[in-house]
Amino acid sequence: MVSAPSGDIRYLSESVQRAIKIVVAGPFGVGKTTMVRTLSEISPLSTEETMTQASAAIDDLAGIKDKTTTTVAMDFGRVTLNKQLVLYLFGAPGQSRFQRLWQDLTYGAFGALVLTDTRRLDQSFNAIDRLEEAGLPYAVAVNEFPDSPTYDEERLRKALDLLPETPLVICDARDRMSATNALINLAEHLLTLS
Ligand SMILES: Nc1nc2c(ncn2[C@@H]2O[C@H](COP(=O)(O)OP(=O)(O)O)[C@@H](O)[C@H]2O)c(=O)[nH]1
Ligand SMILES: [Mg+2]
Repeated sequence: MVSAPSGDIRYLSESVQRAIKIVVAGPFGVGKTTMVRTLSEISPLSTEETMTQASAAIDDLAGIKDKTTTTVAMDFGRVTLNKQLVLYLFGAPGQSRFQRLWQDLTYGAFGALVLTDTRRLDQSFNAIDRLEEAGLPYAVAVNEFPDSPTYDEERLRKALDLLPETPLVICDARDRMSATNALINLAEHLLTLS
């Protein structure tokens, strides 16, 4: 085996004993690619493509009119939690045309972080329904945009029909501390279930 140059973060440390797969889910434009990029310690694999006029009728840009690219398959990143444990993050594309890929991406996952946007909460139902069908535990993170309406937690929980034990956090996917906090909430939830 080729050993990794010590201290080079690109290579997985030989001390790692466990790798856990986490899915980042949510609708188109909610900030999944941004979150994987913010959190990943390696250059994240991303399959972004510039959107063309042809996708205007397919990918709904309501509330996200500045978005110029879309993920055509997935995002992938890595977060080392400690010497023994790494998380692999898989950003799953939100559009329903990626249903088959979604099944593959969630296979073997430990849990999921569902991103939502208060300007269009209903668009997160699809991801939540799919995760519930797959029996995959999840936490919900509200990714705040400048013109997002703010609701109190009780109202958000009701609108998203969340169980009392499902974590709900507010985050900024561009901010490392904030994105990490969302991930920690998910990890703590997963630990209570294991
Ligand atoms: N204001 C704000 N913009 C964000 C945030 N997260 C993502 N964005 C922007 O929203 C757009 C969509 O994000 P992207 O990560 O591509 O969404 P995806 O389709 O879910 O992968 C991009 O232009 C991001 O720069 C956030 O937390 N706050
Ligand atoms: Mg994306």
